[in-house]
Amino acid sequence: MEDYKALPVLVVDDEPFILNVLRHMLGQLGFEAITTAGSGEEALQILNAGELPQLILLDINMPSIDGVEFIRALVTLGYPGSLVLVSGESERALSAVMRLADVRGINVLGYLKKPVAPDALGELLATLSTRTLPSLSPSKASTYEPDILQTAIASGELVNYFQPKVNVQTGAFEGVEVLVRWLHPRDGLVYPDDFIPLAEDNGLIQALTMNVLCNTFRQLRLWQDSGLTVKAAINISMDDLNSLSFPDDLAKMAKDSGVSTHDIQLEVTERQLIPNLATVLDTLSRLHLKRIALAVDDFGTGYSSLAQLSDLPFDQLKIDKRFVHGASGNPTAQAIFIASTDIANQLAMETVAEGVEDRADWDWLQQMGCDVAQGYFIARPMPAEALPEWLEHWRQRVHAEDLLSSPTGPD
Ligand code: G
Ligand code: G
Ligand code: MN
Repeated sequence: MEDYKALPVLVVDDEPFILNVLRHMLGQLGFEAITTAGSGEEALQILNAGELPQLILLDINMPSIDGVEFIRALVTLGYPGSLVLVSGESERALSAVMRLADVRGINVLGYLKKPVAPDALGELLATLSTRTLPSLSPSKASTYEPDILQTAIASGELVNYFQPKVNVQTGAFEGVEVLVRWLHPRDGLVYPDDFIPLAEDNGLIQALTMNVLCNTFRQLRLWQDSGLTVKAAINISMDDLNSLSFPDDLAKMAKDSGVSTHDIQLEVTERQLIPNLATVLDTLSRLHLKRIALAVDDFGTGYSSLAQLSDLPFDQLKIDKRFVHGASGNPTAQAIFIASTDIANQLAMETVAEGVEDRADWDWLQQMGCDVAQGYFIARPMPAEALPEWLEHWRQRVHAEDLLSSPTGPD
């Protein structure tokens, strides 16, 4: 879809030369509605005049109103479009401002370091085509009512997708993460970000989790009967752990399906752990006693300390994709990744790197001695039927692409 090139763009930079360069590059990329502003004040005047662009390229270091102040103003204006940060500042300074915009609810496409390379700009802006643009196509999320979701859960409209995980050192297939999708009769495949929060806010998440679990067990049994033993990791929410009967319900479901609880793992996102420590300790301890494996998900995005982590009976640490994809060329991400694997090793937890998107990520993980990898480089989430064929293909690929010869290894 090239429609995004019709979006109005505003470029803000105090250097006239940069404004011209960026205008030219945008023109080359096919953008037509380009406005420029030589200062934050001028940009705010344009915005206040009611002409809200869909995309802003912003220099974060300007003399009067700097990028941080400008972002604050964008939040006040309820700016619905996307933002690209442009600067000669260090990568850390840029990522701090990027995070700031992100937590303030502004959609940040990414950042560009000066001098801006045309390819980098083109690549970043191409991601616009795959995003939901607020004013062009209103987010589907807001259109779902809780009772529609409730009916959808009850009538079996939720389907499980499965994303494989593999051992980084041996290439062996380790299991799958279960990622639920809503097969909506009108909208097609709807992703969890558009309905999990809705379920969590409306008391539907326990029913949803049970549904996902039930479908998972059924599928594991089918694979098992066809000679394929698969371990599955299911994402659970805090409310699931609030139910003290959850461990027993889960164990019973496994037994009824003829699946071992050893083949099940639960993932809890780090952000939800610490604010709910008491409940978490209760239910997680019981799950652990039932030998159900537990993983901390999205590690690095919450604020758990080493001491807190050591109190919780986790078997696995899943390091968030922010510290994996591109880490080989990003010293900050590397530092966090290494610190995370150190914690995991000290606590005898296995490490899983999420968001392994390309060969560079994969090669780097091999050198880092990470245990397990998951990500688009290995496979995208897929329907159950596709798994056996993927497995076959993966085994061939490991050899064909020489995936196990670590670049700095002895051989
Ligand atoms: O691919 P993806 O868009 O599938 O998943 C987006 C988010 O939704 C992830 O954070 C993932 O943990 C979450 N998610 C996916 N499936 C489930 C589920 O069955 N239950 C819960 N609670 N979260 C899920
Ligand atoms: O929050 P959790 O880690 O459970 O969610 C996994 C999410 O990451 C899902 O939305 C899944 O589709 C997505 N995902 C899986 N592999 C990759 C990848 O290589 N890159 C990116 N950007 N996302 C991925
Ligand atoms: Mn997960």
